[in-house]
Amino acid sequence: MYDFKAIEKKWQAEWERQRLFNVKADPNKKKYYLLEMFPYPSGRIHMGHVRNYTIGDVVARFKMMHGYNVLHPMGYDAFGQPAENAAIKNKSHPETWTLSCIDNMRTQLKKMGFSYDWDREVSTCLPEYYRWNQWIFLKMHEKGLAYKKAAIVNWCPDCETTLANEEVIDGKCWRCKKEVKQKELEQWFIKITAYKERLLDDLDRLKYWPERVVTMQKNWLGKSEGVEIYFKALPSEDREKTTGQVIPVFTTRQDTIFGCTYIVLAPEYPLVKKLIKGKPNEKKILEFIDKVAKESKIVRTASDVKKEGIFTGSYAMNPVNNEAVPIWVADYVLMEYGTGAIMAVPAHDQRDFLFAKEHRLPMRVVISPKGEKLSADKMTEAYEGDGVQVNSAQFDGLPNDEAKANIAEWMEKTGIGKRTVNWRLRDWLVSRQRYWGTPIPMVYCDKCGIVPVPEKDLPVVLPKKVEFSGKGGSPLSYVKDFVDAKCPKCGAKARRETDTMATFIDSSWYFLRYCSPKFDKGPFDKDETAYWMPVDQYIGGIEHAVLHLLYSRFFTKFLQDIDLLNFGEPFQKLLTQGMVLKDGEVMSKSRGNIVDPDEIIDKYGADTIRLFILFAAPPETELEWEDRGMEGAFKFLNRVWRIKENLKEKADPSLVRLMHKTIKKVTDDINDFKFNTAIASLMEFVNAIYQSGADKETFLNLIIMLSPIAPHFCEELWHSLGNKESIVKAGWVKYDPTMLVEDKVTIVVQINGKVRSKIEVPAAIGEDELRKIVLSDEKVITWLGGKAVKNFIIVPNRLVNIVV
Ligand code: ANZ
Ligand code: ZN
Repeated sequence: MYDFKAIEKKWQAEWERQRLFNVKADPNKKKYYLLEMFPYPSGRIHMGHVRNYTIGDVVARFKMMHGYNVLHPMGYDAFGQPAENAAIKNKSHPETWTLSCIDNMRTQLKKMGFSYDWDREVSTCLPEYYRWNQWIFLKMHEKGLAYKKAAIVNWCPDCETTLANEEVIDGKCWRCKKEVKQKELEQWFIKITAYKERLLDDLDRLKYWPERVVTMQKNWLGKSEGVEIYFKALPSEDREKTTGQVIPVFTTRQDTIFGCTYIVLAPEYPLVKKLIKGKPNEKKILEFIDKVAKESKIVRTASDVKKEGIFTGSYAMNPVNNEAVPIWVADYVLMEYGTGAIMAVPAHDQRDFLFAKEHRLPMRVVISPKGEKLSADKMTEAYEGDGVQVNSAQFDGLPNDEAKANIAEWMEKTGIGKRTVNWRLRDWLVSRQRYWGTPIPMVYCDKCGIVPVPEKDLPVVLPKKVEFSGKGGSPLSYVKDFVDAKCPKCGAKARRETDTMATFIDSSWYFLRYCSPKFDKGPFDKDETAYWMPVDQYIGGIEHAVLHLLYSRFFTKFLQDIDLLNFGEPFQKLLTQGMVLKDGEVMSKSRGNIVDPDEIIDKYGADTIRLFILFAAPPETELEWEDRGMEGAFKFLNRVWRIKENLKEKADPSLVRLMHKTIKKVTDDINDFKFNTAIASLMEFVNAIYQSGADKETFLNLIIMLSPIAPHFCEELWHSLGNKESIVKAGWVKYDPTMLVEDKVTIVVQINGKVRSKIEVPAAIGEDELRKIVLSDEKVITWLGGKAVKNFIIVPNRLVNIVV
């Protein structure tokens, strides 16, 4: 057994002493920026981190060995609620808690042997970092992109703070998983919507991003082209007496307009109160509105939840056929999307269908599927597919996609409607009613209003002394010294903003800070980012597909616009690694199935975990943790270790041949992130070495190939065979293409001792493969005549004798 404890410790210290992974920008060298998503400093790294960072480390070392100047940094996403909650619970301070967590995790990461440039470490909770959050915020404010407004916002009652739309996942808080409520508050927003077109268009340039992530961002941006159709409110069912009050509805299916049998307003729609004034069930409707307003949007629009609604007593006129249709109010229509009103087509929209069934509203088929006749009263669900127009006046008989264009055009000509584009994306709510975050650099003055803190006064430092009541509200608002401020404009007594920034702001540009982490004249040094950026390869979890990855793209575009960057997309390639499971389930404290990296390092060493993780599954799929697999990885390393004891003068030609094949395979596979198959070929190669014995050169080549995966182990072997410099500097191994051409041999096939056929096969063929080829040879089949094979004798590379 090799002494992994001593070896790993020794090389970690030696690499640090040599500053092997500390890099400088150098225009004469090709650069490679390898980035992994930085961790939240919870105190301990988990297997998800280990997997993420191991994958990254292999790629970083592989690129170093190809002569790239590799930037491979690490830091901590160090602001956020868990620290604050832990501090409240343990009566400690969030800063104390966070900094000690960081110390812990740094020690753990170092024990894994990752090739980070530790001089570039960044912690977002330090004033030297968050000062630039404030600076960027001020720049955004200057450009009108950061603004304050009263709005109905997402509120997590458990975290006692507001949440951005992106942080509400299936109606629940992304962090604590509690149901999110709605609340009216004055909050800070960032106008990410100003960048929606670019955020969408540039997705096409992200050729090396997983398609899944691109699709998720597309859906989140939600560009939707349709028509706004103008209905008119009627005081009664009598269509002669229109009030002139226009109700525009947004639809993407103008081809179904003749099938509209009612319209629906969002409960918050301002006209509703007017429409119901004095009507017999005014009170009931108002109660309904109040109830719905408190519900979460996700529940309201979910297709599997019963839709509730109520008739207003009023009607509207459908402008295409002057029909009076009832106006309803229902929970499934949202105020903030489209116009807040819809035309309902129950025959062709499933939500309308369910609602119409529930409330016995009429239904009319206007799209007829090919070769089938739909009848409204026999339908069990809406028909949402394509077909031919029916019951649609002059458009009857047209395929509906054609009718869509014609109807839109006709509506614009006649003034019935207008083509419009709607987006799902909303402005980004960034203020949080928590302590442990970046103070928003704004001051409120009675005379001057909202006044930004001047750049020269940054950072607005988070005060140390603060009390956590646990009762909600911004803790900073109770810190008198902090709140009391002078108006930067008029000098009068003023009040400082006490909300802090969403931590997703911190992570939206940290990859730029790594390029010049100590720069103090701006968020980053333009020359440094010009050299290092964009990130060549980013690796992290799929859970950030929309949140962090969308915000970072937005920040990059903004920084490009203010001339700090000369590109608009931060991450060239993206890899989203799969989860680490135990017994088929995600590892978690509550399930009690956590495997602690520290324990495993102690038992087997970092190299073994790295090898196991890379071998057990391709990076993008889930990985099932298996103690047996760990054992296997450990055995393999020991097997490689022992080769050294039996080196011979000269390797067999067939082994040399296999070596060249292996070099090609491993190189190609690592390039494609197929670490598991790369390792499988290395294992085969080791098996072959065990059969025929290796010489020193062949063995060194094996070690070079294995070194990005098991770096300490290989460094030790490398040096023990007389090398003086780190294996990282050895350069990657090359193969000789002429060695990849397979040798062929001719095999004579006898049946019962008589020559019956001659077959050409590769020289290195295995017995099973040879048997298959021989038995499927036409001549052999004919001579065998279906008789059972009793014996199959092989004389390697020469002869086969079949006995029947
Ligand atoms: C009539 C219709 C008929 C519709 C049909 C669909 C199918 P996307 O693609 O997401 O933009 N809609 C519009 N505004 C809404 C709101 N504020 N709340 C809830 N639903 C709303 O979806 C556009 C469709 O969503 C619109 O097209 C509208 O329903 C609905 F056979 O209009 B449709
Ligand atoms: Zn003032």
